[in-house]
Amino acid sequence: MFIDHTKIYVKAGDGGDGCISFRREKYIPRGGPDGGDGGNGGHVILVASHQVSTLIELRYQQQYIAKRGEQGSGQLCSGKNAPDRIILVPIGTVIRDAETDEIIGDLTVLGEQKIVAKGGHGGRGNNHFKSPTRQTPYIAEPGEKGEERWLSLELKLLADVGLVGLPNAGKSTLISVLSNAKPKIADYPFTTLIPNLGVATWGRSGEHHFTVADIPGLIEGAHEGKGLGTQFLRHIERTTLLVHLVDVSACESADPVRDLKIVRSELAAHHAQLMEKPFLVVATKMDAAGKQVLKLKRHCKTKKIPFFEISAVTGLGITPLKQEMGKKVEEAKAQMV
Ligand SMILES: Nc1nc2c(ncn2[C@@H]2O[C@H](COP(=O)(O)OP(=O)(O)OP(=O)(O)O)[C@@H](O)[C@H]2O)c(=O)[nH]1
Ligand SMILES: [Mg+2]
Repeated sequence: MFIDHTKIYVKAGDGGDGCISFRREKYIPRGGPDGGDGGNGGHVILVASHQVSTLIELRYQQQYIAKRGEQGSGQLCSGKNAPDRIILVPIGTVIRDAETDEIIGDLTVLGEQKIVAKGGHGGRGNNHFKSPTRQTPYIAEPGEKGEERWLSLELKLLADVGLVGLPNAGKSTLISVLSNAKPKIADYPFTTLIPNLGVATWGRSGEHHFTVADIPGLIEGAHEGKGLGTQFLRHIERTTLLVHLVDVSACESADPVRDLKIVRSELAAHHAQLMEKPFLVVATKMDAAGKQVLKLKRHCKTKKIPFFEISAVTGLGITPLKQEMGKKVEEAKAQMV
């Protein structure tokens, strides 16, 4: 099962209590207060790591509780601070407060971390409460409570290129020839039920690479929940390039321009920002193409949309398409630096 969101409960450690104690030594009567401070409670920290690639493990263990700080003791001994509780999450995890839905963090880089529950401070021992008028303070602070809350975690795939199109457009076939991904491919709609992610290499000796995501097909009304809905579009919200696959085989679609428009308007209905991303149009199944491919070609020419023709069966157009994807991704990344 592909787990891309889950809820967990986190509780940071409470601070240790401050100590009430008085110095008692031979020949030193009324030695004064010497109660040490309590140690700090441990934080709960989420860290982006390569060691985990899904949120599945967090489903099995839902509660993460950090230890409390040690209590202070006599002779001004402070209690030990408790260790932090580290939770490893995949890169691309978005952290929200489950109650308010507020985004607390977005871990997109290896090693990035976020304190999601702060440990309580240790209480001060009675040594801090002495004064000229109060030489035997019988007071010390209790440790502060550690924060606790429910978090909802969501994993967004961090792909450079997102493949979109109607069901059966040939998205999974394309990712399988472009990259190392081995998705299920079949001649019925909604073969792909969960996103596939692959790494494509290009350049003379394969020195460049980019990541590609193949998501389940979209149909008209997907934003209202038709088909598999638009739930998977969040995985391509961060891509730098969208690639629209349009089936132009004679037996399939009669109007590829309409097919393209359906998918574009579903993207727009999901998130207007998706419309601002650079995109290309790819006519698929050229080995079996009908005349309608010309209509699509003309449409793209008039709208100045980059247009490619491919066949995963004969290999036509695959290399130029891959290079164009790679170049566009590198250009976009260069601009980000
Ligand atoms: N003739 C021909 N058939 C193709 C080509 N590419 C894909 N197909 C066929 O088209 C059908 C659908 O391909 P998929 O790659 O599963 O399509 P998809 O877009 O991933 O479909 P969903 O996951 O259902 O949305 C399969 O039967 C493929 O074998 C091609 O270049 N030429
Ligand atoms: Mg598929």
